[in-house]
Amino acid sequence: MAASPRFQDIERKVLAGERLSFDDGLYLDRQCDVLSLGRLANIVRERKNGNFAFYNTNVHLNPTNVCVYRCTFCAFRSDLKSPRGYTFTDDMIRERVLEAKEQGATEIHVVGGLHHQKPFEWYVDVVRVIRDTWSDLHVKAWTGVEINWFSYLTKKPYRWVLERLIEAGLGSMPGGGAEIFDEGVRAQICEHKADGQSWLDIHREAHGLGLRTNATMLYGHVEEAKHRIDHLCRLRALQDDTGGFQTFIPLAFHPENTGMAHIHKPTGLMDLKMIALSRLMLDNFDHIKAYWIMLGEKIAQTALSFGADDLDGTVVHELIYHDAGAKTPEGLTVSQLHRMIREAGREPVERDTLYRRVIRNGAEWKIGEPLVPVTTGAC
Ligand code: V47
Ligand code: SF4
Repeated sequence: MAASPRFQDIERKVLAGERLSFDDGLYLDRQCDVLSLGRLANIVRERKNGNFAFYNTNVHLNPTNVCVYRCTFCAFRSDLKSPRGYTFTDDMIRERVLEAKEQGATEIHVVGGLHHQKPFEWYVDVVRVIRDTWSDLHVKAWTGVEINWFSYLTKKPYRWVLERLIEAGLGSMPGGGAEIFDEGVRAQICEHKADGQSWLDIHREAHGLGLRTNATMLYGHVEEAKHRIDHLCRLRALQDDTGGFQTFIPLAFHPENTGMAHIHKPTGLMDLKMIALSRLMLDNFDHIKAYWIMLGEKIAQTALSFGADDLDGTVVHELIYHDAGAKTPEGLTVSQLHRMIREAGREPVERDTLYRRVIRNGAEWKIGEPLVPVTTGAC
């Protein structure tokens, strides 16, 4: 079937490295078939990252699941007095860090609930305990939602909060908490937590302090195409200003055990579409991550030809998706990741959190040069 004039115009823009508009995004999301979308996204992916597919060696730490908020999509949170609730002690954190060291991890990814009774100092101490246990481990911690909560607790500006965390050893921030920026959607899925503008303001502040951060979008619940494209355009505008985002991660809603359990999980086709759409709209992001824990290994592997260039990592101890029904393993070995990537026809490259090559010699590792063939800029 001949491509529509609309698609041909978008294709021309992509080939010429021109920016796609909000309306282009809406057209692609609503009307474009997944294979055409994937083919275009793959052009941009290879232009930016060649044949490389990145992964890292990381562990997760969710120091508490007790949370003051009640996001309807969340199966991870617990009430303060629930038998499900847990909170890590310093010794438990040290044990997790030593386990990370033994596994040769370069990164610890830390996010959790907003505990009713823990002061800001407790969250600072989580970072400090990690740093004091093993200072080589990169601490990627606390989402924009958590920074907003700390600012509420301390009555201090975001900048002050971020500076205290950087002093304690914070290396970068993960992209969680963004969900969907649209106010109407947010009112339905996470009514009380930081709004979309606050999330963006916090990331702007973090970039201003030299922190690199990630960004996410939670799709496949009550949002519509216009909300997804609006979300991507708002991220793209901030990235134009700061250049501080490293990676974008589209997150598929997992309904099990949540307040929206009646909604079907997004299909594999929707997952691939979101990867491709993100790659095409976020022309100023270097990387698009296919988070295998959430997508499953098969879709994640396929996503490497639909715009994604990163699979996240070995990810030991993941809870957020497993509480919400993810059937993926809790971790993959490096050789399993290599196999997935090679089978997809890509070249595996171990990166650290800041996308520098990790060079290993047995249990020892050192950090090499950044590995982005084309740096941030229009595609
Ligand atoms: O903000 C929570 C999402 C996020 C569910 O920056 C859910 O490298 C689907 O942000 N179904 C936290 N999604 C995880 C996150 C993340 C993951 C991997 C890598 C990075 C990174 C960041 O998980 C939350 C929320 O959007 N989430 N519950 C659920 N039931
Ligand atoms: Fe709390 Fe985060 Fe779950 Fe929302 S998504 S309820 S903020 S743990």
